[in-house]
Order: sequence, then structure tokens, then C-alpha cells
Amino acid sequence: MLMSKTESYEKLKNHFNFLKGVHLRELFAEDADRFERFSIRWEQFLFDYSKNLITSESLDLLVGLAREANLSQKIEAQFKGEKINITENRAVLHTALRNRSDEPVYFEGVDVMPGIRKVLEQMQLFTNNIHSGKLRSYTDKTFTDVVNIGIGGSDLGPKMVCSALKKYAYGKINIHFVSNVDATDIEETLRKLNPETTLFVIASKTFTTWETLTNANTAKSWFLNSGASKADIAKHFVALSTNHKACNEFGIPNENMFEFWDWVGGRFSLWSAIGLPIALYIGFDNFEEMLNGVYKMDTHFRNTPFEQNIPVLMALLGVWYVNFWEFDSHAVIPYDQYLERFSEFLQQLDMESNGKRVSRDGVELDYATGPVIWGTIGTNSQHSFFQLMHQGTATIPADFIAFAQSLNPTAEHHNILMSNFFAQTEAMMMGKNADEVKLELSAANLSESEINKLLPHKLFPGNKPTNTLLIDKLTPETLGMLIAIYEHKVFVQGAIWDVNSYDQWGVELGKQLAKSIYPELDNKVKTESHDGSTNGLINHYNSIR
Ligand code: G6Q
Repeated sequence: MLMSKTESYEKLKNHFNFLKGVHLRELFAEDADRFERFSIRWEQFLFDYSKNLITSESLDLLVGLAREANLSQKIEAQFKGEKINITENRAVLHTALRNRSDEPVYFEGVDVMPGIRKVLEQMQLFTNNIHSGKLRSYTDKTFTDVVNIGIGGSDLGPKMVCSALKKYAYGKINIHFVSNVDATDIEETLRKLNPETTLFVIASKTFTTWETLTNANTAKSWFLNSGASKADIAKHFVALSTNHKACNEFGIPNENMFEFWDWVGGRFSLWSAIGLPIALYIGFDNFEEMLNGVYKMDTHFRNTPFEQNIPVLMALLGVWYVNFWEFDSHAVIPYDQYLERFSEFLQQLDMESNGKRVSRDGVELDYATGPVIWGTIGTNSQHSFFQLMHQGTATIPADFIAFAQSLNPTAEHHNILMSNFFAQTEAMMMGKNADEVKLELSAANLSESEINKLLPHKLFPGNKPTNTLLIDKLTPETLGMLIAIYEHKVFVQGAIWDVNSYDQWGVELGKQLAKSIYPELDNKVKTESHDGSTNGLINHYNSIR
């Protein structure tokens, strides 16, 4: 059902009209228990959502909206392997990849768990053999470097996790990620490497992606040009894919292939064989710890009432802002250097999933869907775009993420970091009113006319909503939990907006269009088959290259 046809939608519109004039300062002043009421402690997480533009009634209405969207049934349909990705006729079973229980998970009547466990064992054996030096290079050396070649879902997840869990690295393996078809990416990576000690992981679900195959072929030529023979390829290249035939054609035999399945979507695939570079970098035990964390979050998501369910609440708050307050972007600000790639990963996860404009039945929607997701780490972001968040005309809801225990507890750094972390959400919520600014300026001995001149520039309206996720410590387990929160949030929002969060026709378009232009770039003949601008650009390029 379209969200706009629900009773809750109408009720929420009315409720918004009541709440839009209320300031968060007032809501806190009225309710001494607001923090307790609107925060959740779960495992190593404290989720504080009290600094949001909500009352208990808002939450009741939003939970009502989730019920009208049949969220519980939709969650079960996903976990049980129904083909909920209707435009690709696929199930969506990334949750089975981290199912750490003995419970079977059926897809078309067959339990997928034995296949999943088999690939995990293969990943474990391979990782341990690379680390122990049992698997060696064609010149009988131990491997020192792993290059993952993949793009989109076959790159962003593993790249973000390796960066986030750097502190847990095995230590003797350097990891590199090559994704862009711009040769600079692979050239700058290979320049530093020794072909005798480099292992290539070609990550591609389809094994047809142009960028990835181009980079893989360049890597193969580089390897062969170093003096290796074709037979040595099998020692230095492995594939993570669902496409055996294409892997074999590339020169990778079946025993060097780590398979996964049609029902694993690219942007949800880091828990599958696509996670092999993670295991190689941090060790298989740490990779498993991450799966354990995700499984705990999956269980929380599946079994907890909506009112206490972290991903569900985050999703509902997002819907509240997009559809009723008409805030069309959402920032994610981790106060942890190790999470510097987190927002980039979330951009794909969220925007590729919910950047949709028709319902599951193909009806054009009369309401907004996925917001623009963006952000970067604090405190750096405070010295760039926070100005707009504090005093600009747009309101940008934001998630603030931090860890109580630093992995690098050097001198006073962590308390300085955390002071900034707490100060920013407080400032966004409270703002600074005229009385406060006047007091501040008169204390600095400014005259009345000077104060009046400066006053409007120094005002902060506040009332900017934020979520805070304060986590005990960054570990493989808590990182897994954190990623799963966002995966489920995206799913819940898609369920409420009635869109298919699991297809990506916009990505497919790019894959087709470039292929049609490519032959024209070698052409001496003037191109006339496109619009005037595209013809002009191609012809100019051909004349100057
Ligand atoms: C993710 C998308 C997309 C995909 C890449 C790479 O959900 O489907 O980002 O992961 O296009 O595709 P391959 O893994 O098939 O190379």
C-alpha cells in the first residue's frame, strides 16, 4: 500500500502541524525523563534519540505507520527467503550469511546453510594457508600484499571494513583496493608492489562488470610481464563470484573460486565470499567475530517490539523528517578516524536501495523517498560543513557515532574528541538565543550598538535533530552490529515507502550507455547519432586526444 493512503499518514500530517512550532529546548524543559524515555541500551550500544523533534505521540503514530505497512510480515518474508526483490525475481538473504544458529534457512525449499558454511570453511582454510605461508607464490615466497579488484558492492563494504578494523590487522598482509576504471587507480597501486608476493582477488558477482574486468586484465598483464607463466595465474589470482564460466575463461580454476549466490545483493555482500579480503587482512577469527555481531543485531531486529527496536526507530525517524518535515538530506558523522569510509559505504547502501520513485507495483509515488546521505568524520567536519548545519537555511538531521574506549588512548586526545562530540549535538539542539548572545557580547565589553549589529550573525536557532550512537569500543563485533543497524534501517524505510530496495536499474543504465559510445571513441568518422551536446563533446574529444 502507498504510504500516502494510510490513516497514519494523515494523522502524522496533523501531528506535524502541531509540533512544528515547538522547540527541542521546550521538550527537554517539560520532561525531566526525556533522555530515559527516548534512549535504548542494547549490548555495547547506547542509542540516544531524545534530541529528535518528537513526542511520545509522534512515536506512537510512526509505529502505527510501520504496522499499516505490514512491517512485521515484510521482515519475516525477507528472513524466510521469499522473492521480495520482485523486479529481479530474487530472494534477499544476506541475513542467512550471518546466521550463527543451527536453524535452517530455506530458499525454494532447500536449506542454504550447508552451502554458506562450506564457503566459510573454504575462506578460513585459504586465509590460514596464506598467513602460515603454506600457500606460496610462483617463486616460492610468502604473500605480502592482497589487491582486491571490484567496484560498487564488490568494493565499498570490504574497503570500509578493512579501514575500520585496521587496528585488528593480522599484520603481515597489506591490503589494497582497486575499483576505478581510470588506470591511475591500478597503476598507482601496482607501482608499489612486487608481482612475486602479490595476490589478486577479483571480486565480481556477475564477472561481467567492465571496470573490474578491465582492471583484472591489466593486473594479469602486469603479472605475466614480470616473467610469470600462464600456469602461475592460478597461484596469484582468486575470484569471488557467482559466474564459474567467466572465471574459468579468465584463467581462474574452480578451486580458486569462492562462490556466493544470486540472493546476495551487491551492497549487502560483504558477509559472503566478498568478505575474503577482510578475512585475509584481519584474520578469519576476527571476520567470524564480525558475523557474530551482525547475527546479534539481526536477532534484535527480528524479535524486538518496534518501540524498542534500534533500526526500526532510526528508520521511522528518517521517514518523519523526509516526508513530514521535508528535510531531504541526512548526515552521518562518526567521531572515529577508523570510520573515515563509513559514510561513503552508507551512501551506496542507502541511496542505491531507496533512491526510487515508483512503488513496488510501479505506481509513481506522491511522496519523497530516500534522502541524500552524506558526511565525514568529526572533528574534521566541524571545520568544514558544520557551519551550514548550525546556521544555514536547511535543517539536516544527523547521526553522531562514537566509541567510549579509544583504540589509541594517547594523552588527552580521546577526551578532547569526545568533548567535541557531546558539544556538537548539544549545540545543534539548544542553539543560542538573543539573550545568551547579548550576555556573551556584553561580557566581552562590546557597546550596545556593536552588540545589535552582531546579534543576528551570532544567533543559532538550534532545534536541529540528531541521533547519538555511543558504543563501548570499536571491535569486529560492534562494527558488524553497527553496519547491520543501517542495513535494516534501509530495509524498513523501503518497506514503509513501498519501494523495492533491492534492485538498481539506475546502475544498469550506466553499464549499457558507456558500451554504446566506446566504439565511437576510436572513430575517425564524425559522430552524429546523439544529441547535439553529446555529439559535440565526443567529436571534440576525438579531435584533441
Ligand atoms: C550493488 C550493485 C552494484 C554492484 C557493482 C559490481 O548492490 O549491484 O554496486 O555491486 O555494479 O557488480 P559485480 O559484483 O557484478 O561486478
